[in-house]
Amino acid sequence: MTHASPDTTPGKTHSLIDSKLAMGWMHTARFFTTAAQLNQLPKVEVPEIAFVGRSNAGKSTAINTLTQQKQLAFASKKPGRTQHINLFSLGKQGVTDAVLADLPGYGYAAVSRTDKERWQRVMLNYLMSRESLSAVVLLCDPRLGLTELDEALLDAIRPRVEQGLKFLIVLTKADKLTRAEQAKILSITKLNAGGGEVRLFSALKKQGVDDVAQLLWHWCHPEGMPQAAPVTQATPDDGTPEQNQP
Ligand SMILES: Nc1nc2c(ncn2[C@@H]2O[C@H](COP(=O)(O)OP(=O)(O)OP(=O)(O)O)[C@@H](O)[C@H]2O)c(=O)[nH]1
Ligand SMILES: [Mg+2]
Repeated sequence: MTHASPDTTPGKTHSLIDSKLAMGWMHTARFFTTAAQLNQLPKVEVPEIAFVGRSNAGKSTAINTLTQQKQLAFASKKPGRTQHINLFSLGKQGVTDAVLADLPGYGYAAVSRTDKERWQRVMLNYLMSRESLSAVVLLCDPRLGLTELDEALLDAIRPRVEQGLKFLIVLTKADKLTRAEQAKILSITKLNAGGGEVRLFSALKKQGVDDVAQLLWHWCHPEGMPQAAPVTQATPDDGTPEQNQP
């Protein structure tokens, strides 16, 4: 063999088509609604993916990078910027087939204790009771690793993970680490991820963007998109109602 063999890491999808499809889908993100409390959130009938993590971990920036939009989610140098649950709709031709939720971060020292506790309660409630929640993306600054609050969150969602809730730990700001440090924190986090996925990510260097987008796309389209499937033969008429094909 003279040419480099493709990366066949299990769980990774490396097709160019998949990447274009996933990135195009992410780019359709548009603002849906914002809510200060759980009971103000509208009911959603499509898979909802929540971005959670410590304040300043890079949640809003990751949403902007994944959706290839500069200011969809409000990112800031000042921690504690996101104070509401912000929902964004995804889907081609204006048809929503998934929702992203940008949640306020936790662990921000300057917030009063009552506010911290209130928010932790709201978030745990959201994670445990939101019916449409189908995946959790936990953003983590690899220089800090999984903190006590991250671990508490993982514990809280464990029963739902056992029932099929998908979960991904995104190690943000990978550009701040050397390659060797990245490899080390990746394997340590995988050991602690309890069956969840783990990816390195840098908004600055656009590292891991494709990979995360593809994972989210596949999670929301487990059977693939009708237009993405190669048409090899006519589908037998089995009486199944037509899917909403474009
Ligand atoms: N170097 C580097 N900086 C990043 C990256 N992602 C985010 N940041 C920076 O980290 C800071 C916080 O980013 P946000 O996206 O606002 O963080 P957040 O998790 O949404 O914060 P809260 O809304 O407070 O919970 C900003 O200054 C970003 O520019 C990255 O991949 N690399
Ligand atoms: Mg934010």
